[in-house]
Amino acid sequence: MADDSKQATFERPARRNDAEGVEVKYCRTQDSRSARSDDQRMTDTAGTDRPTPDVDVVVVGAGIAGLYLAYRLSRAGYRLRVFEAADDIGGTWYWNRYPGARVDVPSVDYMFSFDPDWRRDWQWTEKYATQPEILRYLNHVADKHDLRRHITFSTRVQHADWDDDASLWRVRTDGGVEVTSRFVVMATGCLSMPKPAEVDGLERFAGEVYFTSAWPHEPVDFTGKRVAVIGTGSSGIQSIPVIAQQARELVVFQRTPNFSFPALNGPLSPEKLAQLTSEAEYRAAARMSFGGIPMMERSIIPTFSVSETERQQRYEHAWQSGLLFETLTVYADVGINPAANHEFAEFVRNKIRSIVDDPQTAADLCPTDHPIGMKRPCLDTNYYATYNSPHVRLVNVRKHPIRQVTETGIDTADESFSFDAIVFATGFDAVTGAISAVDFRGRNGVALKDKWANGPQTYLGLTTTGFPNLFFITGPGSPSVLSNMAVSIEQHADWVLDCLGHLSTGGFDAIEPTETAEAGWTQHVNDCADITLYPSANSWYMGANVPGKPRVFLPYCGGVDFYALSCDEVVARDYLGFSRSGPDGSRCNDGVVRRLQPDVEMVLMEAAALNLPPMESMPVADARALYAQMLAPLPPGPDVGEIADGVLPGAAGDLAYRLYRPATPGPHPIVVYFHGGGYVLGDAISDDPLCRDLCVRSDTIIVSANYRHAPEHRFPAAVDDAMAALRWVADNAPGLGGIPGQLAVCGWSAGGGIAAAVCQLARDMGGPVVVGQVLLMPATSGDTTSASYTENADGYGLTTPLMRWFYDHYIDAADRSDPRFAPLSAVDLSGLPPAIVVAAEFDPLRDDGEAYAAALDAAGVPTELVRARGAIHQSISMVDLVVSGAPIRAQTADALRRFFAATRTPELAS
Ligand code: N01
Repeated sequence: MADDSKQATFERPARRNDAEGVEVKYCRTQDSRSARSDDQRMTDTAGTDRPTPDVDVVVVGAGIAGLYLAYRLSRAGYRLRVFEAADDIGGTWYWNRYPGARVDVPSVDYMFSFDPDWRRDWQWTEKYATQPEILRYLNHVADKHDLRRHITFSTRVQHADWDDDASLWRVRTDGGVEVTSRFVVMATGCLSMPKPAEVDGLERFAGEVYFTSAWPHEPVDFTGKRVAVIGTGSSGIQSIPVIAQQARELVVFQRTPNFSFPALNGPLSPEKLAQLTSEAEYRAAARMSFGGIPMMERSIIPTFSVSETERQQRYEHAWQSGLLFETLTVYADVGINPAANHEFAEFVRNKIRSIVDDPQTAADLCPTDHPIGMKRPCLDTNYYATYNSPHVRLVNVRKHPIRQVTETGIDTADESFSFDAIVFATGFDAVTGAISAVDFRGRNGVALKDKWANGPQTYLGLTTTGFPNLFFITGPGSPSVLSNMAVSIEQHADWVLDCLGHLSTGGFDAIEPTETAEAGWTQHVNDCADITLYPSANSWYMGANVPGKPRVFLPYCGGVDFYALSCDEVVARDYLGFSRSGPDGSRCNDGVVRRLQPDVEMVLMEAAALNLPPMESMPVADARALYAQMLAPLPPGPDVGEIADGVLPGAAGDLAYRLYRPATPGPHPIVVYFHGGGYVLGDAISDDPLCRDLCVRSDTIIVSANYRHAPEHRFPAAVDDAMAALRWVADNAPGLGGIPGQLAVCGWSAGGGIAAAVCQLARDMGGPVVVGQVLLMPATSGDTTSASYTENADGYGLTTPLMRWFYDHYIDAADRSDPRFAPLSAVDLSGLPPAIVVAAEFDPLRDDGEAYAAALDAAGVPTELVRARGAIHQSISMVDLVVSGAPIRAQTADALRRFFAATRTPELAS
């Protein structure tokens, strides 16, 4: 059994301010204006020539979000109007009345937190409440708090035009009514715009047609009927076993099989209720959890760091848990590492095979075209076992495509089926569908649909540039559908309420995100998705289920906790990235709230939580021991063909080296590699994962050579040894399995500076011939006063004080302009081998790398500079931990292949 204690949450330290250095621009401020009291709401336009709108806030939708907004806004004294297309409250739970519909987040987590009386006047009967029970709960809340009086039912909002002069929205409904409002809040839900039935001939069908997303209010009885269900997402998987209990025949048309876990529904467990003893704490923990459910945190254990036996036990535990989030967080890398994902997916496929009797049906039910968890997985009750009933049949429409609906049933390519009823469980135009259904016209008449034609752009998922005073509840770019919606809805609505209060107090009547902030957030949302396997699945998360919809990952996958921290930070930093305006002026603190790559952010937070003393405060021996200790638990990197340790003659005695040989047939080009560690720390094997990665990606032999370290051996010992190693490898290339003349150098950090220096020495000493240099975050100048040293002095792994400590141990101040230490100081850089230089954005050494790349380029050396956005010094070396470093390593390997190819084939060299 896996040790769950290892997954305990870590205390999160305060975040660094990673928007340091971003332009902070204040327009005309309101300092002289006396602050309004909070109860003087937006309607207060006295003394201005702006018209008073009909209401302060229009809310669209009366589901969970609309009800909560109605509660909060009305209590806060705003004049509001909620428009709801249905004739009653409930949103999702109003429409989706299909048989078997129930929540798959525990009921006690899927409820409002604002009414602590719930236990007195409301009791859930089951762990996962049914649709009727949830709808009863929502009605209970609406009645108890008298919310219906704010809602206009059977009314759909169709248009909304921003009137810039009046600073208000003109909202028009399908009934032709126009209402002016200062703010519009879209509480329309993420899964509320059903997809049309995309099959030909439906109008011909003489039988009954149902959509799970718009189920009739009156009972539907399938007893004795032949029924078709099209679609096997959550709605299909929940309804199929229930429909099967009634129907005479049931045929399920499946396009894509889905991963589903047993819900193990039942009465509320005493353990769950016990967790709620201290309810305020419980709800607060939910808001600061990964998925919006307390106690279910992201795992920090990588799959292959534990034994096969332990892994299988952990998977079994997840399968038996009856909790969706438990299955999504089995190991830290299931959503990131294809091999880890495959193993867990195979465990689930084996479960399916063990439940379903017919091997062909079992094979068809096993998802193989997407990584587990990357399409929305399901919780079910007897879903797979249903296919063991003789009257239930599965049709794999990938093999037997649906041709058309006929008068009597459905024709596939090779069979005609007769049905009395067809049920469409075919899903939604998710996340953006309901927003785009309203014709929003923002500043200058721009249509929101046009702005989002290539995918939604939002700031925090809450707002979008060009559309002032428009808020989205659980909009694109927020955790929304990847979280417990009840928690995300409250967090969003609370943020909006705070924002309205802030505007009122400050005398502003409009708020809008800046382009910089929106672009930064959109980038961050994409960065989060790009380090996962989500983009590889054709899911509705990616918009892939709707023909023509842009393929963009719609929700924010960084977690409810990290997301909420971003929202809070924006507020704490004077609404960073928002421009606010009013009759008397405007204010704007421009900037980007998240600039680090998300995995880097996590690594830094975990490192900070360890609260280690700074290395520069330690004796050298202790610093070395700590460095080794920090490297030990890192993922090992990929397997290579062979690893061989040896000894080579250095400038003043033997030096250890490690050789990494690719699995492909040799001979291979050779790269001599110099490790990082500031001339003081590390050794030939301390960058083992990086060397393995480079070996595999570039298909070259890597010889990682040791060099003497300071303070025992000061400048120029390191570079002398490096030069000796280069010569020895060049002389012994054939014996090492190398191709003579195919020799390059590579180094990271101090090793990058050493690699640059040996290229200069080899040029000046007439050999050996080096065909390329790979300089990864290199130390090239010895100058610790550049902007990158100031901006990134602390908080990004490598610190400025530590670099100074390294240099002081290694070299006297008088020697620091020697090119063997500071290659940037060389008078002449011409004639050096082509280079790739990687400079990380958040690294004291960034300017060293950039300056050296510029100098090489100016000297006519073919040079590629890679500016690693959102990266830190260690982004490249933490293989399989900082996944965002992988593209940089791939670029590096490509450059190496080019260097070698250019020297093999003269035409490429030109
Ligand atoms: O919709 P879906 P859903 N021909 O998009 C198939 C939430 N929810 O209503 O995958 C044939 O998941 C389609 O196939 P493919 C939950 O977040 C929650 O079931 O596109 N098949 C897919 O199999 C969920 O994820 C709860 O290849 C067609 C299915 O129809 C989300 O709502 C309950 C087709 C659609 O699955 C949506 O779930 C219900 C075609 N033309 C829903 N078009 C709970 O809380 C589509 N399909 C438990």
